[in-house]
Amino acid sequence: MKLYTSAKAPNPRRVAMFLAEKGISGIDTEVIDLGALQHRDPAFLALNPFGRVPALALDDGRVLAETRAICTYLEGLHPEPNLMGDGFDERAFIEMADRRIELHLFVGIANCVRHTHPGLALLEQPQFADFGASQGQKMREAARWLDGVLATQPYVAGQRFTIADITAFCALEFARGLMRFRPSAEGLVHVQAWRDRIVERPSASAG
Ligand SMILES: N[C@@H](CCC(=O)N[C@@H](CS)C(=O)NCC(=O)O)C(=O)O
Repeated sequence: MKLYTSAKAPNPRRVAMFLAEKGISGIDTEVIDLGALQHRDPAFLALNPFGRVPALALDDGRVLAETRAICTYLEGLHPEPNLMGDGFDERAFIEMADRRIELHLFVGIANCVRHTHPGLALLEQPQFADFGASQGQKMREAARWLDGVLATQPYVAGQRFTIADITAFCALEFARGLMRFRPSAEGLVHVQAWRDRIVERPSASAG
């Protein structure tokens, strides 16, 4: 098994944090330099034709891409501690929370950064600044929704830490770095308190 990853990129960070929470170490890893466009080399495109990291090459030659799919595979190999749900009922609700975070918060942040930050111009062409700014508003709507969720429960999917916390944390840390987004400055006190708890977990420094 070999993990293709990149430094300072939020999706690879999700896998790194997931691995750290599971206590999995020693996976053969190759760092793909996005700044040097290594992910667009024919050798990498043969692994993932979409040219995105992370990707996990399995020993039988197949390649898994898409962060959530990689996490599903790792959860199957290493069921404990459970991060994606125990039984169909809990799995469904954790998946709902995780996909809401990914589709509304993470994608909004990614689009905002990709279309407004000069540092992302290498990867995102053409950049549409107005679209990026509108995505910054959309991610704020999602963050306000999340604040309401975290006002009533300690973690994104409920009473315990799950993959949905990892997705939300990696998204918001990316926004913190590249959008200067601070939940407290936006009046999102519950998101801020949750973030300040999650950042204390050893896995938060992974990736
Ligand atoms: N849907 C994919 C998204 C992966 C993705 O966009 N990865 C970024 C790094 S965080 C990337 O490879 N970007 C390269 C590019 O945009 O050219 C997943 O869930 O893994």
